[in-house]
Amino acid sequence: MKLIGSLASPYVRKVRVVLAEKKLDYQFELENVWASETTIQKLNPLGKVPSLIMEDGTVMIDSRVMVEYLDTLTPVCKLLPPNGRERADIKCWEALADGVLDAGVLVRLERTLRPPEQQSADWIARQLRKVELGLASMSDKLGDQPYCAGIHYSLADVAVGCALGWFAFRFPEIDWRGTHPNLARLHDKLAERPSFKDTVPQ
Ligand code: GSF
Repeated sequence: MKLIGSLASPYVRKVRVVLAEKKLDYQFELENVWASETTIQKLNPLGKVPSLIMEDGTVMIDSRVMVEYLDTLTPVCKLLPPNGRERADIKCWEALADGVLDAGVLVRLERTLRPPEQQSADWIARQLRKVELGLASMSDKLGDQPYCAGIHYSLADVAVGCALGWFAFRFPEIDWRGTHPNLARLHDKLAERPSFKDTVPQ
């Protein structure tokens, strides 16, 4: 498999963390989707990374689809329960973590791609509210459990760890560590894992 991505993207990081946890071999190719010469659309009509080229040459898109599939490839470090409510709960954690990221990414794009006079303060505030409420919801759901889904490490932790790591990288002014010490505790524990250590955003 060949993963196309960037070193900054939290969605790409989620897939890289899962590949590492599952001990799956892959090639990693860097692609700057914002460069005028990008050819990412040939692989993914949505023009996004991550994009995963499978062994038969077909392309899988969207990190959530990828990690769900990758978890089925080997029993090493199962990240999702096979079915039922527990599986849905973990997918819900992932949707929340990715949703908070989506809102953060929209703020960053608004601030970096548009000249200041064209930026919408209302739009930015709307997205930042999602970030604030999303982080609060993660913190409430985590409580004093060791991991998002209880006592076992799962895809929920991968998704939340990648989201928190990205906010630390791109939005150092958001003090989620101070507001939600339990998220900081989880983040710091995850940061010790080789899969996270080797994929710190840059
Ligand atoms: C999001 C991927 C994404 O937005 C997923 O794979 O989980 N739901 C998708 N990727 C961004 C890079 S980033 O912000 O991490 C991307 O490729 N954006 C290019 C564009 O044209 O939107």
